[in-house]
Amino acid sequence: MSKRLTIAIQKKGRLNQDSVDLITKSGISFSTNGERLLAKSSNFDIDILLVRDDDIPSLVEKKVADLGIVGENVLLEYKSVRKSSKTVNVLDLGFSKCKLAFAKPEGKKIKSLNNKKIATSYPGLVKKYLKENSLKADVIKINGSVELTPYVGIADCICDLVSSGATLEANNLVEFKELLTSQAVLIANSTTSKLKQKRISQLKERFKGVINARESKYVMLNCDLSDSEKICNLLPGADAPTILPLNDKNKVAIHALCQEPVFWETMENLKKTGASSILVMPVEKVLN
Ligand code: PRT
Ligand code: ZN
Repeated sequence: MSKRLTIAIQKKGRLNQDSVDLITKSGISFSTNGERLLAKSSNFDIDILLVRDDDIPSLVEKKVADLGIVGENVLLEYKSVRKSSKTVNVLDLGFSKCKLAFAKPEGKKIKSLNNKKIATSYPGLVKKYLKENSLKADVIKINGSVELTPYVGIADCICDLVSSGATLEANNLVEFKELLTSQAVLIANSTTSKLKQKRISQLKERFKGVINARESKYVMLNCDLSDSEKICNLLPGADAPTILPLNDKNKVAIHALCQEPVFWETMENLKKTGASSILVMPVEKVLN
């Protein structure tokens, strides 16, 4: 049995660029020229399969692909109608964050979903929600432009993905209930062979390294020795900052890997507490 892996990613759309970036930043080279379905990596035992996102969970289920990158919403919809599915989320990837939520026309009163017509691209998840909450409603599957359905008499309300909220606002819709939050996830088949699992673990560690680096910043600053403790406490997610002596005996330099975002507010607080020459630098890779 081959230990070469296959990872399915979205060919075009919201997930494509971040998926390609994650793979290439993990040190895997490949090129996706033209309309090709398969790209072979030249420096890691992996092939990249470029497909529609909706096909990814079933490709992993059937072991055509060992791994996939897909929105958790798509994975959960797939699993909502396949109770014995072996396809599982193995790593949250932190991009393409959104939520699946119910929305209704502004001004329309909807006290309960009972007996309502709900348009959605996620009928499995909506039906599961209704069942869990002992509600009975008519779920209408629509593949695109769900936000228009209340205005053409197809539905009373919708259940759709929301990120900025601009689409709801542009269509005079207001959110009234969140069903779930979602982000891109790495999926795998829970019955993968031991041989491949080792390779998958190696890849997962690299992905984690890229994800950690995305959040991390390397911070360097100077301060009075007497302020150093207070300043170290302000550094977000810094385990053990390095404190270095400076020419001036009363002053030190502090260097720290901050594994949480460093916002302008944090920098302003550091300055107020006595820090100067504050440098915040991007981090390329982190291996903890
Ligand atoms: O062609 P293919 O089938 O591969 O792609 P697709 O058209 O089905 O998916 P695509 O590329 O639109 O989205 C892929 C994934 O991105 C989704 O499954 C989600 O996990 C994630 N994602 C994140 C989103 C959004 N944010 C999002 N805002 N997917 C869709 N939307 C749509 C939403 O349906 C609505 O129409 O954007 C609109 C709302 O956006 P806001 O910003 O106006 O709120
Ligand atoms: Zn799709």
